[in-house]
Amino acid sequence: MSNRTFTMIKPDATSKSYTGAILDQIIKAGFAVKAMKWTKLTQEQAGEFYAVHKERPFYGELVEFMSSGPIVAAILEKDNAVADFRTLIGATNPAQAEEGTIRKNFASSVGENAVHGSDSDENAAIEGNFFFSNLERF
Ligand code: 3AN
Repeated sequence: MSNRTFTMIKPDATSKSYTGAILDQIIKAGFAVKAMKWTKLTQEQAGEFYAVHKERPFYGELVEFMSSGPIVAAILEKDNAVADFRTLIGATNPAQAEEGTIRKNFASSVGENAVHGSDSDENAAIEGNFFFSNLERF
């Protein structure tokens, strides 16, 4: 069990000015920010980040959406970070997300679901390394 996970606040949430409220919920849930940046992915970068989903029918739509506007990328630290963060964000489809979860509070659809959270320790490390050098982590 690692104590770090990786998140992105997605373009739907940044465009609706939910960034501050989402970060507030994350920090109040006990996650410490170890790295953070406001950036925008090119289509090529979004395609590379989501390469594991290449064969899924929604891949093209996902790449298009994730490169459509700014995002906030962050590495977060807490005991049991990956699992606890997945609980905090709720189900992929906000209609099925528990009350009080970030996706229930801020997401509009399964495709535009406000936040990303790593699904394993291994992917948390890969995804954090995609965005951050060692000089950008504190
Ligand atoms: P999660 O983000 O909850 O780990 P995954 O890994 O199944 O969910 O999917 C990765 C991303 O792909 C989701 N966050 C969502 O943006 C998008 N996605 C998943 N399922 C669909 C779908 N049925 N239609 C459109 N986009 C989807």
